[in-house]
Amino acid sequence: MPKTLSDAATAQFHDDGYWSPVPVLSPQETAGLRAQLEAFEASQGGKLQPVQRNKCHLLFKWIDDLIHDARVVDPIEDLLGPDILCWNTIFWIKEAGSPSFVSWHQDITYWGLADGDVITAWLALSPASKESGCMRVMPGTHMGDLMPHEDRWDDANMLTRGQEIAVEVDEAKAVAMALDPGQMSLHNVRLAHASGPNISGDRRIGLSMHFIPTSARQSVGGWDSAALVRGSDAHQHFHLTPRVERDLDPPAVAFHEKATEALREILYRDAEQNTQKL
Ligand SMILES: O=C(O)CCC(=O)C(=O)O
Repeated sequence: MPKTLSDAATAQFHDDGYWSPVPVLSPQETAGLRAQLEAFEASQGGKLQPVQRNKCHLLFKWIDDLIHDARVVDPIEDLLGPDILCWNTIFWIKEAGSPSFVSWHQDITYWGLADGDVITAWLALSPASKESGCMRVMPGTHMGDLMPHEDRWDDANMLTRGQEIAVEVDEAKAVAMALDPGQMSLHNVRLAHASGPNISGDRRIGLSMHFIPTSARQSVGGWDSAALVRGSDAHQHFHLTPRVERDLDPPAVAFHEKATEALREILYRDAEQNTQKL
């Protein structure tokens, strides 16, 4: 019996590789979380450091709370089953009027995750519109073989190595997943997706949360971590991240350092490391 998603939503997710929008937070809650993020940014001079963009559920209690929140996890359970890990959380912030973009890519090519579907939930903390550079997806590309990718290092590209699908992508078939603040989209990480620059007058602030069944494993490198957000973990393929008691909790910050170092090894395998991005 599904908890949240309708049969039509589940069918579309399986057939096309995405479903959007899913309402999660009220406008007041969303504004409160945005304010917490921006207060932290202001406390350190205005921006997140690259290393703070990833595994940020280990740095901020409110993100650890979000990845355990039933409004986020129930639709994931409808798609992945009862035993769920959150592997990573990533901030995607495009400043107002910024050229930041994300090239067409399929994440699974770089994440080393095997033996289970991976679902990205992307939560908007500000308007994600066509103007502000919302995500665009290419329906159905999660099926079949992965497409070849090339590293095309580019400062404005938010991806770690500027990875891009190296065959022509038919933009006419892309679907824009515009979101209001407090809504999230769901996509299979085999799905090709991209986003353009932010030509709006507001920041585009997104938080992606990446969920896997506990049966999944890391096929690159020896050590990786994930948070158990629902059910139990009979497989123990990942080191479980601690629950976070408060923002910048010293044990969780120490864990974050180890976890992001492991992530760097995975994401940059066979490539030069770029500390501007992670
Ligand atoms: O935020 C974006 O525009 C892209 C996000 C993305 O690539 C992802 O969540 O996998």
